[in-house]
Amino acid sequence: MKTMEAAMAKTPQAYFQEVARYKTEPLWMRLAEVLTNEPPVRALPCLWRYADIRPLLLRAGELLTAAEAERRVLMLMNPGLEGEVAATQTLYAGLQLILPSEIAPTHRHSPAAFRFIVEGEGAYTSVNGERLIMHPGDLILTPAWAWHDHGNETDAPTVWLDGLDVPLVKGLGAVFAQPYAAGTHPVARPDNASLGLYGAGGMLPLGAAHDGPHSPLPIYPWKQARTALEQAGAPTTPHDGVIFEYVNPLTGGPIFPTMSAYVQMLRPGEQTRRHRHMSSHVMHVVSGSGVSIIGDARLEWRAKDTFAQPGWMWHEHRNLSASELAFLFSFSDRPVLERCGLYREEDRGPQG
Ligand code: 1HN
Repeated sequence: MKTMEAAMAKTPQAYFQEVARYKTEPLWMRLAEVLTNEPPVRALPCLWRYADIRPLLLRAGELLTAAEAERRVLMLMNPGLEGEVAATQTLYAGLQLILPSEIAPTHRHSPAAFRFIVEGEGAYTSVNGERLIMHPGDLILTPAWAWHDHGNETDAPTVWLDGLDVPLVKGLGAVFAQPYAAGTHPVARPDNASLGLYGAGGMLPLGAAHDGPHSPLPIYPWKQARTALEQAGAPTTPHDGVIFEYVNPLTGGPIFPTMSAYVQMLRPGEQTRRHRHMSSHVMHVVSGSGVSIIGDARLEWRAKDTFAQPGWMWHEHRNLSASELAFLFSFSDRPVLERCGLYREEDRGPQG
């Protein structure tokens, strides 16, 4: 009997080979690999400069149309993740271009997405037939499985940062996608209609209810974000300067079950206290300039640059200007880690 042979294997190698025939392996050979003292961080801290990427994106605009590409995007690829479509282990980021009179066709998918507008005024993303009008610094959500397309009826190129939970959803084996059969989803509501309903600032329609775990507010205008930050004035945490989370107005929770988004302000010369946490973040510079020390890397950033801050890496941020405020947008996988009881945070202490 074969199992008898396995039990009788004479040498460790013979035993290993024997158990492998039954699609098993000894855990004791690999326990240290499975149970690391701390998470091995594969993603690298890295910076994508807008000055480098913008001309490449515009060249893509000469090579193919938005309709041909479906989405004309340069993906921000983390060099530590070996060709995976990922900016951090769980988050996707990319820069998308849409030229005047183009439409990127309607589709939907199970990964959740948002757009943070980098340049261009007046283009739109349509979500289930509601056009959300873009201005630089606006955050626009396209929740999981919502029909969406992008259009540009202005005369200037429009660029935004896409953030998606693709690596996470792919890891769960839960990616579904579908094109809209009839080309472009018809307009179903007045432009920005949901902003009036859910973005009134501390007020909601009486009895407001909403389907699904995502925020019912699909657009968070930059004007409101900037006002909130400037009115707060003093740092809200020593680790992040003045920081606000974009929340679901019905729950006060994150915008998506898988991703949260933030906007923060560093005053001239401000230096944050070093810390680390399980969540990974993609950071995007709205305006200003500064430096972030992440692990061993020193990333010097300016307006419209994007950088990856892997989970569980010590990091601190500094506004290098003596006169200008620095504004950073960011998104993370924190809601997943928190809900699974996996979120941890450590403070490096006053020495920072
Ligand atoms: C997607 O659907 C969009 O709708 C952008 O604009 C980026 C990256 C990966 C998968 C789907 C979009 C995407 C994406």
